[in-house]
Formats: sequence, C-alpha cells, structure tokens
Amino acid sequence: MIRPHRNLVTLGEFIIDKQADFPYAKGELSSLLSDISIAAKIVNREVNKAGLVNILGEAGSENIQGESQKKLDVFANEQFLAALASGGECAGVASEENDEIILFDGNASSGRYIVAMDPLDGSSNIDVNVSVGTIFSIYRRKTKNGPATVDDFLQYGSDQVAAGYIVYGSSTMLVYTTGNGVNGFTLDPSIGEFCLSHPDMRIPKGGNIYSVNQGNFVHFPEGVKRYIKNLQIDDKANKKPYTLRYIGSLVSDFHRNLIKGGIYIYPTTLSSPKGKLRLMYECNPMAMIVEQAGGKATDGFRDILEIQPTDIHQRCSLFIGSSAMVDESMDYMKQYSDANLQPTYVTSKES
Ligand code: AHM
Repeated sequence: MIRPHRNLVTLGEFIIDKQADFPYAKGELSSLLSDISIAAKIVNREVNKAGLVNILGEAGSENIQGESQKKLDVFANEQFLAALASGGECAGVASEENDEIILFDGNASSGRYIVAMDPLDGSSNIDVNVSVGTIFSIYRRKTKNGPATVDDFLQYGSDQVAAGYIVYGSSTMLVYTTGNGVNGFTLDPSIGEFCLSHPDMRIPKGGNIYSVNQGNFVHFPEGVKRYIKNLQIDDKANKKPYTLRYIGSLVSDFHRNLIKGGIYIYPTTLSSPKGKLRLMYECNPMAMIVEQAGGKATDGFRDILEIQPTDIHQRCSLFIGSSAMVDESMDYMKQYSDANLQPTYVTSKES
C-alpha cells in the first residue's frame, strides 16, 4: 500500500506497490525496472552537462586534457548494460549500439528476462540541446537456463512483459507499462528520485498534431502523401489544417503526442524501403505503451505488436498515436498504397 500521509510517490515505492500485479511476480521484474531507473539517472546527469564538459566528441578520440572521450550514446549503452548485468535478472540485451546480442553470465546465467533497448535515441540532437531518450523493451526469455539465444529475443511485441522510455527533456521523465496501464514519473533532481507525476496516462482518441519528416514527402508511399495532404486542408469544422510538430527524436515526438493527442509517422521511403526505425527496440516498446494508453500502432497495414521479428535490428515503418488518427491513416494506406510494395512479415495472426 502506498503511504497515505504524503502526496509524493517515488518510482521505487510504486514498483513495489504494483509488484503483485505482475503475471510472474517474484520481484525480479521490479528489480530490473529499478536497475533501469538507476542507469537512467546516471545518463541524465551526463546528458544534462553535455554542453559543459567536453564529452561530445567521437568515441575513441581524445579531449583537450588527453583523456579518451566517449560519445553519450556509447556512455549510455555502457551504463544500461552495466546496470542490467549487475542485477542478475537479465540474461542478455539486444542494443542498438551492438551488432550482436550481449549475453550475461554465460552458462551460469539464471536471468529470466531479456531486454531490447535503444540507450540514446535521437542522439544526433544532443549537440544542439534537443531532447533525447532511452527506449526499453522487456521479455521473459524462452529458454530456461544457460546462455540466452537469439530466439529468446525474436519474440512478438505482444509478448513484451514491460516497456518504457526515458525522455531527457526540459525535465526528465520515465514512462513505463507492465501491461496494466501507463504511468509517468518525473525526476526531482533535488532528491534524485523519479516521482509519480502522470498516473494512468491516456492518449486522446483524436488530436490535431501530426509528426513526420515532411522533407521526405516526395519519397513517401502514395497513401501517406494523400493522408498528409488531407490534414493540411482548410476545414475549420474539423480543426484543419492540423499542426505539424517534428522534433526528429522519436521519444520526444511520441511523448508529446501521448499527452496532447496526435500521430507520428515514419513510413517506408524510397531510400529506406523497409522504414528507418527498429522494430525491437523502437517500434515494439512504443506500440505496447501506446496501446496500454488507449492508442494504436501499426506499420500502415498491420499491428506492430503482431509482426514476427527475424532480426534483432530489423527495420519497420511506424504509424503510432491517437487511435482515430492511426485508423484514418491506415484507410489511406489501404486505398492508395500498393500493399505488394510494402515489406512483408509473418504476423502472429498468420503463423
Ligand atoms: P537513430 O537511431 O539514428 O537516432 O534514429 C532514430 C531517430 C528517431 O529518434 C527519430 O524519430 C528519427 O530517427 C528521425 O529520423 P529523420 O532524421 O530521418 O527524420
């Protein structure tokens, strides 16, 4: 029971309070989430002083004091890997920063979970002081003991047991779900704790914000072009034209749309025929969160959570946000885009 005598609920208290709701409650998932929140605080500290210290150089290069520099995405990767390795609940990690899966403890591994993560998404924005984020996705591993295998990772998004992100923005927030709604916690730097600030987050059913890299317009599928053109018409009754907001940092764009209502689209393009974003550590976790908040996520045709991954770094197109907006965009895709030109996947409904 959360303590009634004060309003403040820390992430640690909240996780323990909700532990009994987890499907396989043994405290391990709680520990895993706590490990992630500790790494997030360390990364937050470094992201916040990125403009002050000479940490922005290329990995491997030396700073003016002759010290070896680390890019923040490399630093973030190391922090999350170290945190996940130390707890013992995690058997391995698929990270955007590593070509292969990272396995912990070899044959002695008893961790029951595996994690897919993008330790610092949108890191090209750091140099210009724009919000970046961390995205994570947690599964129960399929093998029982010994080293985890790639197959432990290649699970449907619908099999995720938890997913979340941290946005390092004007304030730093951690938002996560364990399949029982979505809750957001804001870091109070004065006490060094994530505090419950956004309980039971719900995304509005509709909205008037769309987020897309419109510079790629000529390379978009016809359905996306027609959908966007329709959002831009002069139609006061339907609050059109809509507002375009695109930060170019998925976590930040998603977070804004989650709160205000809106749609984020990264479709296939001529130059990225499979889409740009990664299914396992960008699309799937965001899809679980948005669905838990009452929204929707598809690749333009199919539910993201039903796509069978065949590669840990697989790319995917993404239409995500308010359900009414995603539905309308899918109608356009169905009507105007040649489904045969879209990447094909096995989905859980077909397999
Ligand atoms: P990254 O993994 O190289 O950081 O790319 C992911 C990012 C997302 O955060 C963002 O939404 C998207 O790429 C922006 O891409 P673009 O610059 O093509 O619009």
